[in-house]
Amino acid sequence: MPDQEETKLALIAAVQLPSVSDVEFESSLAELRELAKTLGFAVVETFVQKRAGFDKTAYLGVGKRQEIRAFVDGEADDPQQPGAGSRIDVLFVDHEISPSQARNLELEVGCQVMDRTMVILEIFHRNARSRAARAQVEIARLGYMAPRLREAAKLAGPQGRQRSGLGGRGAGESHTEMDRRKIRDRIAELQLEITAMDVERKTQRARRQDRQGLASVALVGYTNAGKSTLMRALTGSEVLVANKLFATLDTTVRALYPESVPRVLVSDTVGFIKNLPHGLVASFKSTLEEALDASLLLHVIDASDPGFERQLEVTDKVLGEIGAQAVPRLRVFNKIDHVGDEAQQEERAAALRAQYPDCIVMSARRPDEIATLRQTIIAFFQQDRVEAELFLPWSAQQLRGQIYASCEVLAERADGDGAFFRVRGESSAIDALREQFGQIKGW
Ligand SMILES: Nc1nc2c(ncn2[C@@H]2O[C@H](COP(=O)(O)OP(=O)(O)O)[C@@H](O)[C@H]2O)c(=O)[nH]1
Ligand SMILES: [Mg+2]
Repeated sequence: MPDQEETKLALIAAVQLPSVSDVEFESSLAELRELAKTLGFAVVETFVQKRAGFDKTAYLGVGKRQEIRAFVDGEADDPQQPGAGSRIDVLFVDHEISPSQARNLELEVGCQVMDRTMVILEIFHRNARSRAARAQVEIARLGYMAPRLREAAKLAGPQGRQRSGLGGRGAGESHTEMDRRKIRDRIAELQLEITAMDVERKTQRARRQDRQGLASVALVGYTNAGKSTLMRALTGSEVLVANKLFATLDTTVRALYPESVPRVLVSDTVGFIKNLPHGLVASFKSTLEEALDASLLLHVIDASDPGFERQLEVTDKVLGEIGAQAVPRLRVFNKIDHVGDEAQQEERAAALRAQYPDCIVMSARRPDEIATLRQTIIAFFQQDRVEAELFLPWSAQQLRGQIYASCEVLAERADGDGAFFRVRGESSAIDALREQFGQIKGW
């Protein structure tokens, strides 16, 4: 086994503006913590501050900056602190801040600073797999970088900003102007690529949905709803799925465990984000499109989040926008254990079941409810199954494994010519097997 990557340590800091309620503020912080975790950071401390506005020079007020500095220094020196001997790697701030604010803050607190937008961009960057999604994320990154380059040039002073007319540029044209033009050109180029890819993608998708006998589920929903937890609970193993069709995808595809018939693949998708900066909407949608490849969407909702109804609406709307209305969907209201006392939990569960027929209300912390979810998923894939008899001549016994992989074998008997299988499976899978056997020589 390869060495475990060392966990990086992080701090979170946020200003609470007067217009933001405590509940909203807390939920945004919880989300940022989750996003940080996604990037592989352990958040060791959170610093918050109420202010009428952000500090112009360094986002946080002087006192708060010093407090963080003291923590960062202490963390580095004090072996008793969590993460003994290691340093704080980064300070996450829960807003988008200007490059000069970030720079000043870095100098004062003594560690790297990343703002909310940068964190989200990094997550999208890691999740974007299709060419279209990668192009969209690059556009968003360039959009984020452009004003920062300008600012960086200003900070660098006149020498940094101004160059002579060498290099084919007009005399006196600044770095910034050149960089801006380059960025504009690159964005235009990427946009053309995306338009060209649109057509190609649609045909690929139609082909992919043809994959026979392949049952797949995608988990969608807001960050922090419990998607990854459910994924782990359902698949139960850390072993990656070495299925060729998915080999290029990533680490987030696993098979339902214990294995079921048919075998069901479960994948995690990029999470919805409560405060998604406007400039990142297109790249989010493009990255989410991966969910369209699934035969069933599990829409996971945090039933204990006061804003869950709004989140549910947004998810439905965005899924509609990316063309997911054709994919069957199961609503999973998770974290019911986190809703008040037992009576309140029951009341909430009853209300949800009344309002959303066919939904599942559960807690990822309760094994029996995980088992029910698992059964519901399997039942979904078994509903179209029919019984049939297949015959396989002795000359083609190498195809036996395929029968067992895509169907449930109820009985098997043999005669002089070959083996007969009584199977139950999806009619499309059975047809595919028959077609394949039909092509065997000497049939
Ligand atoms: N109380 C409670 N906490 C949960 C439940 N499911 C997940 N969590 C916690 O919620 C947080 C976010 O879960 P995670 O699976 O990472 O969410 P994701 O962002 O949707 O992947 C983690 O701290 C989980 O331990 C649940 O059913 N009940
Ligand atoms: Mg997750």
